[in-house]
Amino acid sequence: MTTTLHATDVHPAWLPDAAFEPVARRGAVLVVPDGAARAGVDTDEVLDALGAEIDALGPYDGEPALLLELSGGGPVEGEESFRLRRERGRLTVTAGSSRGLLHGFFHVVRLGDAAFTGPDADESHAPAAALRMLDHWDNVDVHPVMGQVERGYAGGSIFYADGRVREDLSRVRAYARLLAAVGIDRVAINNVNVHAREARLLTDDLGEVARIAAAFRPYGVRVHLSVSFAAPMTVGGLETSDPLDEDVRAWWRAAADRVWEAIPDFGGFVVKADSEGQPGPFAYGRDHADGANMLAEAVAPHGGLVHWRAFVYDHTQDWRDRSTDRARAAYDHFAPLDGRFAAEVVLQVKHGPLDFQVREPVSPVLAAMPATRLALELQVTQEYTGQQKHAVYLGTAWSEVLRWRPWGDAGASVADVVAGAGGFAAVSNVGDDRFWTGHPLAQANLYAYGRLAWDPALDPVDILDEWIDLTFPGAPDALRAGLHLILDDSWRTYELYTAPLGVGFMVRPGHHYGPDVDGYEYTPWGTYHFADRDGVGVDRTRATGTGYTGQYPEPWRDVYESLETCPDELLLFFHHVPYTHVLHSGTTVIQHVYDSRFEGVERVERMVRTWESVADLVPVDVAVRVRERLAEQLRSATEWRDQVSTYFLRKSGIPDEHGRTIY
Ligand code: GCW
Repeated sequence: MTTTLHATDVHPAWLPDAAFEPVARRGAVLVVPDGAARAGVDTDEVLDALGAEIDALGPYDGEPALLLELSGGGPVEGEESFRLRRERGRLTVTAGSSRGLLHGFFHVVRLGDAAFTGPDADESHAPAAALRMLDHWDNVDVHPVMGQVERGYAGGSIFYADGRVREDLSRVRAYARLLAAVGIDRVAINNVNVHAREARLLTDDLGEVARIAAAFRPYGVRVHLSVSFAAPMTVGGLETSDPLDEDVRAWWRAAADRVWEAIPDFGGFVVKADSEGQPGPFAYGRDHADGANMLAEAVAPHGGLVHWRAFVYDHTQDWRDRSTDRARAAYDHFAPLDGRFAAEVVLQVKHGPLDFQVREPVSPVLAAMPATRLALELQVTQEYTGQQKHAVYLGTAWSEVLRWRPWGDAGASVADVVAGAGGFAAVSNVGDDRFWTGHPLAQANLYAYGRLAWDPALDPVDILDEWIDLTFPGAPDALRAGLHLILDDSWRTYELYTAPLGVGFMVRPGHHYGPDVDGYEYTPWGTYHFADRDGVGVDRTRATGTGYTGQYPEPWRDVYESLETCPDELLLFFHHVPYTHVLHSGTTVIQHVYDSRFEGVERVERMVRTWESVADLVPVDVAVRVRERLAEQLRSATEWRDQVSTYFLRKSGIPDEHGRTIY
């Protein structure tokens, strides 16, 4: 279904020409620091003045409605902030930097006509968090098992082809523009699993990386590289990678000096260490603060960052050993290190304790490290949520994570925890597919990620409205309603037909698409459901289980510990219960398994019907691609329903009250 050819005719996503029309029609003027206005904003002039490319904004007829004002210092602080004033339908965007001005400009584009028609106003805007990054798990070469983009479902890499950085980076520029329009400010351009070829990006290929950085630069997006902890040995020829070894430290310092010499605004390094076979400090008896701080020392003189991932666990676990709990791992490894990380280190923490499952509790690490700079890691690429064959809008799921309050209602939210100097990182869902994301509706996830990283308080359904307005300018009400019907609750729909009640996985090993209830049950990966003839679920209580509930502060450590208070949707994540256990919803676990699988498929059938009723309101290529994907979603959801239901009928011997489940 996806093509490995570089798409030449690329879909404009949320920046079609028509999205600029409300601004272009009224005209815009750029005001540069010396006060001289530049009329009729012309692409080249804006490039010169802002270091940024903005589409030509239409003829200047002397009465522009938008003034873009670059002020030296100006009324608002912060490199990315901007001020927006509206006086009698005339807008002034003021910022102290070209990045701030770009954010302000795209803010106006997003609002469209409404930007000009509202009452007089004077507002200041700034991102909630400094770091709003996308990670690409792209390989330079095509990996024999993982392909070119690990967990990529939208074709090949936009950065690399034929074993090298692409000659033509126009696609990267277009991507940078899309990212700027939603406020993304950093991109890591290679896989966190760093293979031999990719390790050379840090050395021989620096000139090529500099070309990629140049494509992003006009849009205020900085480039980062994933590096291997073993690089001093594999590319440096040293005999050790011990973080406390002086030669190793000197090697990293020299490596960093070279990178920043080639790319003065380089962002920093991303590191996956001691995780799923990647090298790390444990081999030398050192801990992750030792490892991260060594890199911090190398990047510090350049103002760089080290994104160090907390995704550390034992992937060679014995399934017979029920006391080892993968969910505990990140906290056990990292919480004791709070306060020891250097200021340049950003600890990048997956939103849940396992691995981007459709439903997980929020990682307790986020509440355990007040003295550490934290970034929340999300997965825009739909590894476990339908691989961009299923329409699953993740804005709703992320918003739940961001609004969750680890210390109870009166305490801070996850969004508060990562605000300020910390921030967000997410695995991109983009490839060289003509629609960028395989499934055209998966563009909404990339859009929503950027918007939530800028402002975590946004309502995810409102974000969909913005995305619809921009992507389908002038969308008739029927199309808007149809897209909402399909997407608003699609995350919960996916949850309904896949693994039940937070138990997770049940996917086919390796590629992770489609059901295989016992696929991971007897493997070393630590992702079990423990279904037997009497019950299912993982006992993670302090009383009788792995003790994981104890990693949460009050009140959640007790809420999750108790069967009475544990939320239904996470029941099997925290407890092993009999099939006859009655949920808060009033139904038994086994009947819930049946009912929700059937409801999930019915909802997908409705999605298909809804699409058919609106498909002729969108361009035919979009209509066809979405139709094709929805057909596969329905096939796959049915397979999930039948395998999961029959599996539990056979295990439990308890029939479906409605007689739908086949033995
Ligand atoms: O979920 C797992 C994925 C791996 C990925 C890993 C990680 C890049 O299956 O493909 O490796 O997470 O986050 O490092």
